[in-house]
Amino acid sequence: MAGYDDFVQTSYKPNSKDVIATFHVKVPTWQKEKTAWGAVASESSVGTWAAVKALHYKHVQKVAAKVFDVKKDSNRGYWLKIAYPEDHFEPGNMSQIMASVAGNVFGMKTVDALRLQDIQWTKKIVKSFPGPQFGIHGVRKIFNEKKRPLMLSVPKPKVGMTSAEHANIGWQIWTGGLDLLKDDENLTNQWFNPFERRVLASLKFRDKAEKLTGDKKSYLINVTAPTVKEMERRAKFAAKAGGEYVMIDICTGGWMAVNSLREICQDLGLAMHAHRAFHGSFTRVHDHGFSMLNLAKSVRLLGVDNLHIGTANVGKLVGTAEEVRNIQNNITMDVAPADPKEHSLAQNWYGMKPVFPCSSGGLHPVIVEDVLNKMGTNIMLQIGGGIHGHPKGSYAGAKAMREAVEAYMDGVHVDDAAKSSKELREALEYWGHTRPR
Ligand code: CAP
Ligand code: MG
Repeated sequence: MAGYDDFVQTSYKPNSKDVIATFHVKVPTWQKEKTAWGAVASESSVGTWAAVKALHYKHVQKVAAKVFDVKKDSNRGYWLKIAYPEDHFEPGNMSQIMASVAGNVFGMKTVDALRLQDIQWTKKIVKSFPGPQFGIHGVRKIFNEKKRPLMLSVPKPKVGMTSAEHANIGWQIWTGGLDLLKDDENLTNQWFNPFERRVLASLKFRDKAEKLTGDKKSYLINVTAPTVKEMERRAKFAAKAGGEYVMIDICTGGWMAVNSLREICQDLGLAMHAHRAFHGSFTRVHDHGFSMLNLAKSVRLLGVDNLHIGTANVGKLVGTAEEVRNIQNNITMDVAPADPKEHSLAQNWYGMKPVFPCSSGGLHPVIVEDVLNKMGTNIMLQIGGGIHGHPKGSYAGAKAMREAVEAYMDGVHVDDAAKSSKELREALEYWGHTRPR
């Protein structure tokens, strides 16, 4: 192999030791199509712009990627399938793997736009990662709740309240019927609400709420920190204070932080909630960047227990029902089927535990029904503004949400349920069936 064109080998038949990636590429008018396709495989594996002699070495070629399938879909737009021999990668090192498959290649002048849509992992790569420690079943066991969606709430405003105000909201939502309090993605250890004070104050109310209700309650404590050492210190603090869960901003923290926290959580017996803030900067534009599907599959490997995946277009954030369903399949099934419409490939997880999908963003109790119709009940539901914005406040908002979920589980339409639930009726009168933007 030397020039970019040599990385296109349409006669190649991939085997079970190839990691397969699907890319969409837009070729500039000045570039030959085949050269652009080959450039994607070259730059994301072993090659560079120059015909370096060592590219011809047999052992180098053994770890080179090849474009083996090309389908035109628009003027100068093509779907490529690229095979990467699994030996190209360091097993268990997501940062290394992504520096190849999702690395420099996105900035090349020789493509106008490039979208990495899916990566089909091989058995060896899957087995090199831990996967979730608890997964859906383990998390359900913590709450002794087999069927209904688990319910959580983030205090709003996101940032600015004191630790005492934050903890008090915890008290209201727990006693109102929710399972989990959650820190927001941008609340970590600010001076007005320091980490340790918040954790201690909130867990105190958690204990009281458990005593009052007789139900298990928990708290998703944001341990995202500037260094792994500090993240570990915070996770240890959370565990020692009696927490059973931590959360991390997986995108702003990065692969290594997620991987490291998974190890820390194993030692401490903590479950891990993954928040995806920042993903929209690289997943949202459909002809360029890295898909949410890839992110979700990668963090299943790394071992988060819950992951935000969207609301199937019911709430305030983008993400079509089809896209969200495909992501949900890929984080929950043992063998996820291919989805040609989403340009995703089948994925065997070889027994790796499923991740609990979390639906969140612009929800309120009245439209919970729409989400459950689309995503099923084996999910977590997060409602922030739709609880704390209830006309009667957070406690009433939590009660309304609990009533909405119980009604759904009993097969009762939300409008009918509102007749016998004061808080749900107030939510219905206030918001109707509006879908926030
Ligand atoms: C939701 C939320 C979540 C988003 C994240 C927010 O608040 O707390 O971070 O849902 O997006 O800050 O917007 P509301 P996604 O319930 O008040 O909307 O779940 O899509 O990753
Ligand atoms: Mg948030």
